[in-house]
Amino acid sequence: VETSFARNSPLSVQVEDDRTGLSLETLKRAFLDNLFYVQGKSPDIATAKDYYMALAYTVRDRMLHHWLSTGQTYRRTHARTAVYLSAEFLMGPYLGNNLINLGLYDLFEQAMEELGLNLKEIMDQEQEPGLGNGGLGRLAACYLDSMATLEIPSLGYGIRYEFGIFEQAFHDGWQVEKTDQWLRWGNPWEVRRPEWAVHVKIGGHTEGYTDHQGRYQVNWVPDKVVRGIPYDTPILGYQVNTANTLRLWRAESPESFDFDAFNRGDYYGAVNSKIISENISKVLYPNDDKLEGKQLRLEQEFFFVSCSLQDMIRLLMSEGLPLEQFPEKFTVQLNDTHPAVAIAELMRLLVDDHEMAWDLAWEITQKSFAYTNHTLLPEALERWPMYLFGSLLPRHLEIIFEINRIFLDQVRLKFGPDNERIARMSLIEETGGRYVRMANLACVGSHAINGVAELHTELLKETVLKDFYELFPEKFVNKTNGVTPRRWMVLSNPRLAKLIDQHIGTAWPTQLDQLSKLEAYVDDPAFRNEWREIKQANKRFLTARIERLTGIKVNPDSMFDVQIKRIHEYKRQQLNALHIITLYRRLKQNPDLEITPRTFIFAGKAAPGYFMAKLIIKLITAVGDIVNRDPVVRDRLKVVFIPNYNVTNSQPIYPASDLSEQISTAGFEASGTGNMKFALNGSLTIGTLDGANVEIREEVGAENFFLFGMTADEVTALKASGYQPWQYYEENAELKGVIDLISSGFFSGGDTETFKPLIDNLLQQDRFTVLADYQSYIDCQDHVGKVYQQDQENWLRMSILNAARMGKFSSDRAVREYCKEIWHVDPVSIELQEYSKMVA
Ligand code: F55
Repeated sequence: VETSFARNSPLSVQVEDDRTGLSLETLKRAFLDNLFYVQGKSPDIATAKDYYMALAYTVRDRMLHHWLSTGQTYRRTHARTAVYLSAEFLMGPYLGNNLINLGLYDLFEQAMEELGLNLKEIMDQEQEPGLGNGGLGRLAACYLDSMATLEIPSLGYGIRYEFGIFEQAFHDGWQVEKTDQWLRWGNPWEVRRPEWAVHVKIGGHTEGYTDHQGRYQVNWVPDKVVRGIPYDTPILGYQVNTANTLRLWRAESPESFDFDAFNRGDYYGAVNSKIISENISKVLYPNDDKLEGKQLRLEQEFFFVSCSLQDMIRLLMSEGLPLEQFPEKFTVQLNDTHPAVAIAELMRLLVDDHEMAWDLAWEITQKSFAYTNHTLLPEALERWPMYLFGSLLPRHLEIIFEINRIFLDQVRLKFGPDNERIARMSLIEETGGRYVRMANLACVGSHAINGVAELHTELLKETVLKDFYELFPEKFVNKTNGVTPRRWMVLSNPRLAKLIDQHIGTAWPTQLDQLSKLEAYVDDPAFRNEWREIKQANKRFLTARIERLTGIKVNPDSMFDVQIKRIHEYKRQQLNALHIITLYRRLKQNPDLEITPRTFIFAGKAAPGYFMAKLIIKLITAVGDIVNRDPVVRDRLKVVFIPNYNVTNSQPIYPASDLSEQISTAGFEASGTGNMKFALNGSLTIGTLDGANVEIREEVGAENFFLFGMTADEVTALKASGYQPWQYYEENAELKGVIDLISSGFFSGGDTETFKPLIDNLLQQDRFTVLADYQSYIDCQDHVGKVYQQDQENWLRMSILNAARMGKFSSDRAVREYCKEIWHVDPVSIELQEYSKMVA
């Protein structure tokens, strides 16, 4: 470990403030300097990317005081720190967000304009770090934003994937995947910190020995070692001086050259082993549900967890604190079970490397961790084949056995010899193949367990984690998700944000409950007009974007009916498609039918190995190909699939939508967070009683929410009674017509094979009860269409009320709850240190 290179005589320099000054002239000069000295370009040959990089460095320079002052303050005060351990952080583009949080957006916009440049065009150059799949990774990003804004000392730890989530393109309406090369142009927001590199052991075996005090100890002899290098990114709070750190680990080989191998003449082998080490942080797994039991994935999880825990111990010791103080210095949130091996790794570090007694180590471990669950789908619960786990992490398997032995004694003590319960709760699954159960490990090793919406937490207690709830009822708490209003309103809907500022002041982005003051204007004609105008303008903007991206011309006066999220059978994009086909058939049967013109907007990626999800995408694009061209439709229906859904592409969609599709089978969507972004931006929800929809409806009022479908209990009951989807098909003529139209090959050039797997699945299994909810959905959509068309004034009123009542769903509220009820971490406000004092 490198120590700091302390000087014994104070350094004093006289500097001008050009590097960080905030006058327009200084900003322009700094920008041109960065173009010249960092990019090595003069304006006559600078590309758009050069301008982006120069601007990014100019903004970054204005963040460093915040960042260094924050670090200094945390060290000096031994600040208790919330650590967010997550395999995914879906941060989205930084430039715009950093400008907003610094409060410098308008100033920079003007500076660029005075240089003949356009800030938005420069912002468009950024390649976002797509280091996540969907909601789970984006939630981590919203929480980092809120923690910084609330001045909560925090650290995010994850993996610096060289290739993030794949880029989605289309061939003939089918999804094709391309690699995401986000680092191709360099990343101006990160700082590599090789001086804090750590080593991570993998594989090998363990050896017992007796130490000098006669105690039994275990030594882990690995068969490979990789080096983890931290890359740090500052995370600014909004209008505060706090800049926390996101620390992502890159895997490298311990030495750039394996000299042993080189000396033996195995040059190829030496270079190859370097490549193998680097594979660990090479690529994000693109699945957002099913666990592929892949060795590399387990290596990734262990790698970043071990790096992070070693780093925390280094930080603790660098503050002169003893190891016993770990749970006072840090509270560690596990973002799902992906980092749950941290429980075994902290035990190993304490017991083996630091020779701590088991019981004390276990007390420290349980005090340190808390676990967030994000799914009820049984196939998504992480379990690792025991042989694989043991071959990679032999010592951790032994530790898990020992945790399990003690734990199962505790279960027996409370419940007696209930062998079935013990088999269900064991950290090791032994029914047909042996597995390590990560959710069980997470529950046993944590002091708090939370779901992400009220319904989800209740269902956790009643189903997948029932046994753990019965043993540890005090551990279970709910933490309903939230989203950051800075990115999802101030940055992405600036016109609406300005209108709100003008009416209720500017405190709402950090006190979102204040949006309720908008209710006073719900009948104010001028305000209503502006609200409507802004929605229209946002729709026109998206219309142009859609034409640019897809070539499809849509009508900005039509209803924008939007479903954007990962493609999943349980999220039921199929149900949406059935509705589109229903409307299309009605028009074919009666071309003069009065219907509400609609633009159906989809976006979302399917996991590359998820056949049915890819087929659903193909169905949507195939329906679009027919509907968009059919003259009978007369442009009353349009279907667009916006490619490559990511944070960047989503930002202009929420502000432009009228109707938000939140139509998952009740009981399957843990929370949803897109649902919150839509309502915040004034779109109305059509949804089931699932996840956070339940709470959104409670807040906005049942009369301002389009509810349909079975409840979670009804879904369970229907399945228990023997659900027969084909009966719904037989008994519903319109549904039958829709299904038959797909089966006939109408949307597949006469080919009856293409969609057969999808149709067969719906008629025979229909695990997500699409057909059972069809009629309820159609009825509800008919009602939605009528209100939009015939009662525009009421629609507008509902739109305003939705936004006005979204205060609860700020990630600030969620983070405050975590702080108060799980983390027990308090804010530490940051005073900016003077540069001259900091370098002295
Ligand atoms: C990613 C990788 C694996 Cl191996 C498993 C799951 C995921 C993942 O991305 N899950 C995910 O996004 N879950 C979602 O989390 C959101 C935040 O809590 C919820 O709102 C949403 O309901 C849930 O599906």
